[in-house]
Amino acid sequence: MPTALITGITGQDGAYLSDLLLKKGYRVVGLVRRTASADVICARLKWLGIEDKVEFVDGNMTDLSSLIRIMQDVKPDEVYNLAAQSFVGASWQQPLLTGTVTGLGAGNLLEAVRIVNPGARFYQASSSEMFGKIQEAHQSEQTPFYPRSPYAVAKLYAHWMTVNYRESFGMHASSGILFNHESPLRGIEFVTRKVTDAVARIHLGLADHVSLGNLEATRDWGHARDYVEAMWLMLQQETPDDYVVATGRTTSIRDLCRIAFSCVGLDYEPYVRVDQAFMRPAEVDVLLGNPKKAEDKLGWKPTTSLEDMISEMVEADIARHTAAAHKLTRK
Ligand code: NDP
Ligand code: GDR
Repeated sequence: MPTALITGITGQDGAYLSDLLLKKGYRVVGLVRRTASADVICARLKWLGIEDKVEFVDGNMTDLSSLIRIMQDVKPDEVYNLAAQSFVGASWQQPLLTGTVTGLGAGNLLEAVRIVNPGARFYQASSSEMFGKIQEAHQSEQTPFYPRSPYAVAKLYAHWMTVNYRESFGMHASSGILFNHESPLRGIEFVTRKVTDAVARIHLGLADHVSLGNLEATRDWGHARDYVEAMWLMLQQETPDDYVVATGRTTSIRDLCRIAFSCVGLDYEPYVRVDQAFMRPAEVDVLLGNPKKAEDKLGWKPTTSLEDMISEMVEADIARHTAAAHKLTRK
């Protein structure tokens, strides 16, 4: 039974990747950082019904000694580095923490692998945010980078460290340049989930509007369940490499709102307000990826349309709010 170590196991992708690897017969070990609310650590894993099937180890991306100890104890065959301060908006409020966790944290993990277990295969969660201001139609592995946020700058450091460790030490280190991917397990601060949650609350009479920032930016949105499959496929290749993972379709935030409100038979316009507080100091206007290399070499393809994914998210948010209301009335 191969062993996979996942950092960021409590996040959206960590949950879906755990589910995938368990189904493939892996022993799955997740790095978790200590928090004061340990009881909510497993919310996403619980949602998928797998919280008792994974093992947890304590550590932190900022603490190299903990990563070395974990590498010695767990002896993973595959290491998936998903941990990050992953919210672009927050990276202007906490730029140095973002650099420390998202950038240097990846460096720490690469060092731990190199020192203890250099034969392990390594996956780095790189991001389309690294393209930033470069607005090539269909951004690919050849597109240059121009990061537009402290988050993207940190991801760029982690990305090049992964490439560098592959070239310097011959490590099997691959980097997935993933475009936005969403699901019912997406954090509530990201725009898709913020909108689907608002649609659910408006539909149930619990809210009367949602405040957003830039409605004209466009994103290439896919489903997290599809994207974790690409991560796994990268580590099954004989040679490590970097791959863009995307759908090849881009949609504005405005059209996302249109699609989400239509799930409950509403027009979005009366319910969506623009609030300057949600505008970013520097915006990434357009993201549109070209997944051809992943399709050709990994045999990967996205399977979920944006409409189906948003509808799944709206339904899940309606179910969550309905269940919470029932719980309150029973008390
Ligand atoms: P989430 O924000 O949902 O999850 C981030 C994870 O990182 C959480 O498990 C969090 O733990 C953990 N973490 C944060 N800080 C630390 C730390 N100091 N030490 C250990 N763990 C830490 O992200 P996603 O699942 O959406 O994304 C996974 C990865 O992929 C991230 O690196 C993200 O930047 C990247 N990415 C995501 C894309 C997307 O569209 N989702 C696209 C491209 C890249 P805790 O629960 O304790 O907060
Ligand atoms: P992003 O995702 O920054 O692309 O990063 P997010 O959903 O936060 O923003 C997408 C776009 O929507 C615009 N927007 C708003 N965004 C938020 N969060 N809240 C709002 O109210 C709002 N109004 C408009 C943003 O300006 C932006 O243009 C995600 C993260 O998962 C990263 O970790 C990952 O690397 C990238 O995707 C690829």
